[in-house]
Amino acid sequence: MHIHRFEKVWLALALVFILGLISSIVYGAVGPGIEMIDAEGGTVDPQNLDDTAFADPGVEKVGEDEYEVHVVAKQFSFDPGSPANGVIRVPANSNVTFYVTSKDVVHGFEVVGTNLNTMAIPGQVSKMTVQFGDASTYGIVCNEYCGAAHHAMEGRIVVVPESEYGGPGETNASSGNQTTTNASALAAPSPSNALVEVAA
Ligand SMILES: [Cu+2]
Repeated sequence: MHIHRFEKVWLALALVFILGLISSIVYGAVGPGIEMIDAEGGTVDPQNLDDTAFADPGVEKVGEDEYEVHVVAKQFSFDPGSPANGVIRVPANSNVTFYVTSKDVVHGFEVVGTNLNTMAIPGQVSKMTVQFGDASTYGIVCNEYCGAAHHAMEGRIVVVPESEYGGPGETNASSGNQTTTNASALAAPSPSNALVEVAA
C-alpha cells in the first residue's frame, strides 16, 4: 500500500503530539511528588474528633527538631492556623509532620508558594512531613470551595528563629500571648517563595 509522504509526516506529527500529551500527564502525576492521600494518616470519625488526636489540635514537639502539627479544617478556618484560632508557629530548621483533617466538608490546606498542599477530607487524615528552613511566614489557603465564606478561609505558618522559639505552647490560642507575639509577623509577612522540602 502506498502512503503519501505528506500522510506519513502527518501521522508522525500526530504520534509525537499524543506521546507529548501522555508524557506531560505522567510527569504531572509523579514528577512533582504528588501522591494520593493514603491510609498512612489513618481515619477518624469527623463527628467525634474529641476522641482523637484532634481533640486539642496544635503543635507538639516529638523529638530534637521534630514537631507534629494536628490541624482541623472547618467552615471557615484552620485550627490552628487561622489567626482567630492561633497561627501555627514552628522553629526554623525543623522537620514538621502535619496531620490534617476536616470536621465538616472537604477543604483544602495549601501552604502558599510551597509544595505542601493537601485536601482535608472529613474522616480521612492527611499526613505530610516537610522541612522548614529559615525563619519566614507562609500563608495557608483553602483551595477547595467549601461554602459561603470559603474566600475568607486562610491562615499562617510562622517559622520563627530557633532562638526565639518558646515551644509548642505558643500556638495554643488559649495561652493568650500568641496574638501579640505574632502581631508583627502578621503585619509584615516576609515574601517567601522558598520551597518546603519533603523530608520523607
Ligand atoms: Cu474553602
